[in-house]
Amino acid sequence: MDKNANIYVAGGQTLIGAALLRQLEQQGYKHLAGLPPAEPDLTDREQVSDFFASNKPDYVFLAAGKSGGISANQKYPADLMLDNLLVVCNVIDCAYRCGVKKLLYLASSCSYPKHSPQPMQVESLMTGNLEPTNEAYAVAKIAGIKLCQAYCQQYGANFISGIPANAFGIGDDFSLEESHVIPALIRKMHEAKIADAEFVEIWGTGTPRREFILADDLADACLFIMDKYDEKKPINIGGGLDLSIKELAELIKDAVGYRGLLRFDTRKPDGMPLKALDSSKLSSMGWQPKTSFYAAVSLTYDWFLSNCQASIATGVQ
Ligand code: GFB
Repeated sequence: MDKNANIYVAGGQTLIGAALLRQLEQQGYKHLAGLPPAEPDLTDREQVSDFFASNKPDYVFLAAGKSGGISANQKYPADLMLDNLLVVCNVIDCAYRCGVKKLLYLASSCSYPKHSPQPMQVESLMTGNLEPTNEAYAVAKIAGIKLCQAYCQQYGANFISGIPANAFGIGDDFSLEESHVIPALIRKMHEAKIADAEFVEIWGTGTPRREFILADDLADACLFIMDKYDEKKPINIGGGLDLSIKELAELIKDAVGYRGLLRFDTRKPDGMPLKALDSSKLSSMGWQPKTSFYAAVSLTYDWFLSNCQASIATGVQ
């Protein structure tokens, strides 16, 4: 991407979208369209169409759409599916109609079948049943991948997809019920440390394995991919390390400095048993995450300490 290119990050207020904007600014891209709060409502076709017609972006990073952890996916499947479907339909079609040179859509590792061979390769997409706890959201994310491929096939558009590992980091959602596991455990361990609580409750058995990526590393990978990858086949974007939820909880406990016990609530769902990505394509192209996992968790905890404690204390989440 030319440093003077006009770039639009759809979903600039999401965890990943905000990291993309930080990364673009750091790397010297000056023309960023639709910076929050000036973004259109991406579920509204007319607003999206008007936005593209007046801003005419050259490049689009599509990181928009509602998301949440395992509990949010179980409680709000309709909201998550509808929002994500509307967003991909509106943004991808308007991008094509306005002559966008290239678009990178961010899917999710839950797009893979529940029992995919590990680490998961893109060849496994659409080969089996999805994990029931996030099926509705996953179908919408797969629709985004397929829509990009359809625009490539029918119109010759350069619309590509990336499949990231579970992202976390600065600006994450630290609510107790709707968040993903890393921000949830950071908050729970911190609150338990302050209250000198005897134990922290961890959902599920602790045996599922997940691969994580810091949102800022993911954003760095997205810029790299936008420059260097043009295939219709999606590309995996992993953080390089997968660990069990029990191992993760121990690591967060250490980073936060909590000394109590971990108690596993096996009435809560585990979700996918294993979710690690085969990112050999991306690493063979020369990209590696820059931040060690422990440093990434510590950085997220620091951000939580500086930004979230006051709002949590006053009940505003
Ligand atoms: O991060 P998480 O909600 O996402 O949960 P998924 C990961 C694992 O951590 C699950 C366990 O096995 C949870 O049961 N876990 C333990 C916890 N304690 C907690 C806790 O306090 N909060 C949370 N949230 N989890 C989501 C999908 O799945 O991942 C989405 O539902 C999306 O569709 C996203 O794909 C990336 O990896 O299970």
